[in-house]
Amino acid sequence: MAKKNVFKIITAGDGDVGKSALIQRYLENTFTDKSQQTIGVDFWLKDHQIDGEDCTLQIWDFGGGERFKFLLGSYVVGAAGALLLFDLTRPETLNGINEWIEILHKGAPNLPILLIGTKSDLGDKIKFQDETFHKIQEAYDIFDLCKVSSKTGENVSEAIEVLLKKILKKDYQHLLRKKQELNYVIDSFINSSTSGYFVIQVEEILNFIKINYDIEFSLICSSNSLVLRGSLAIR
Ligand SMILES: Nc1nc2c(ncn2[C@@H]2O[C@H](COP(=O)(O)OP(=O)(O)OP(=O)(O)O)[C@@H](O)[C@H]2O)c(=O)[nH]1
Ligand SMILES: [Mg+2]
Repeated sequence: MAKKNVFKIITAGDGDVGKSALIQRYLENTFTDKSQQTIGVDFWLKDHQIDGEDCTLQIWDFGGGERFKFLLGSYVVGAAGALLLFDLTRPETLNGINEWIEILHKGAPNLPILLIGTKSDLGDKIKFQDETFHKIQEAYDIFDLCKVSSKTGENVSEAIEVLLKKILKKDYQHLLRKKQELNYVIDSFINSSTSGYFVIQVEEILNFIKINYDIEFSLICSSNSLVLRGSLAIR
């Protein structure tokens, strides 16, 4: 049976930005207007299939209150990815992102962080310009931005999938399995091919890797009169 990917995902961001609403929409497809502050941290499990991979998400939804920040620092250890939320209608909720990122990366260096702008349903009240995101990306290690509405559901599951795809690309075990698969594919066609056919197939495989994997690679080939062999190396 294929090994399951278990990923710890955590939420971060100021109070009231909509962290719990996002998780509730994702888990139950429901929304409530009532504000209920998260005290400490809530924990959820959810199976999610993506790109043919079975994943189990351990979702840790943190309270954004100042007094809970100390919790995040220790709980982030072992996390695979983070959702860092701010409120599109309250630009001041971006002011503290450096502090959130510092806490996250201290406990989990290289953690992929997806920035999420919430409450995109609030039309005229939105005070966020896309140029702001480019400045944020220049200053901080954040790989992408998604704008969501937990009220309407717009982009909610898409945002989770953006993070999951990033995690899968980074996940070393996953890469290793894919590398073995690819080596097997290469070996099997090399053993049954003429050299001309081999060149065409290699192009296809390299393109496939470029599109699907976040890795640098090189193809090492050698030949004798009868057999060509190749292998992929992660640099
Ligand atoms: N209009 C609108 N309101 C939202 C949306 N998401 C959340 N809210 C509202 O914003 C308020 C705060 O949402 P929460 O999800 O509790 O915020 P939180 O970030 O979990 O807050 P803490 O647990 O205190 O850190 C609630 O009243 C929600 O109904 C949204 O997409 N659109
Ligand atoms: Mg909450």
